[in-house]
Amino acid sequence: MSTEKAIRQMFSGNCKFIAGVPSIEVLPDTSLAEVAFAGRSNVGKSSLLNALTEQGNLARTSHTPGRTQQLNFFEVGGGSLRLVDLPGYGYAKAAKTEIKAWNTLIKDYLKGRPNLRHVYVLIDSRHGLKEKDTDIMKMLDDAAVPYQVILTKSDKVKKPALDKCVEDTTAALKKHPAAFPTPIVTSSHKRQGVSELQHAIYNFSL
Ligand SMILES: Nc1nc2c(ncn2[C@@H]2O[C@H](COP(=O)(O)OP(=O)(O)OP(=O)(O)O)[C@@H](O)[C@H]2O)c(=O)[nH]1
Ligand SMILES: [Mg+2]
Repeated sequence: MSTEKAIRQMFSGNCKFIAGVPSIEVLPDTSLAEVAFAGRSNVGKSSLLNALTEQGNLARTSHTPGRTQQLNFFEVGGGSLRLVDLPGYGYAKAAKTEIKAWNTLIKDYLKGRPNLRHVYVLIDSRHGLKEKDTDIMKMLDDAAVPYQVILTKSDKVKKPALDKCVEDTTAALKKHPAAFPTPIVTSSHKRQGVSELQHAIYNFSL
């Protein structure tokens, strides 16, 4: 089978929700490799997951920051890989105690998951890296979990500002040993960068 066909089979309408996990004690077994999507609230994690899997509102999205409130596990390619939609860190329209609980859950998952192959750290192209992003990236460096930055919502910024954001992010990534050296630019709405990302994720299933 050609790689293109295998990628199509892996993603197109071939993704199912397997579990929503509110606490670290009830994670699914570790038999399958996982790729997780982390980032501040409202950055577009769930939207990107929907664009990748071409399945409408499979991962629920919202205008209100704080939509995803647990670790949501999806299986793609008929059981060859899991994608994990994480709650947002940083600001969210939720109670302080709730935000604290999500942050602990996210960190515990990212640091201690033996089958976690790769993390995508999503950053809004309009805002660039914030302190909370750098904190998560440092934690991933310390835990030696490989990750790559994805710049989201590229349709919202003009080209010169986008180029500057790519340049600044690339410069900042030099300080992060576990990070891939360059970011991927995406727009879920315009499907920019989506097939490139599908290709990269497919490689994690091999
Ligand atoms: N213009 C534009 N808007 C986007 C894009 N991706 C997401 N959005 C919008 O951004 C908002 C938040 O998207 P979500 O996918 O729910 O964000 P999230 O990171 O999952 O948010 P939490 O679950 O709250 O952490 C929604 O209103 C989306 O429609 C994009 O590529 N372009
Ligand atoms: Mg979400």
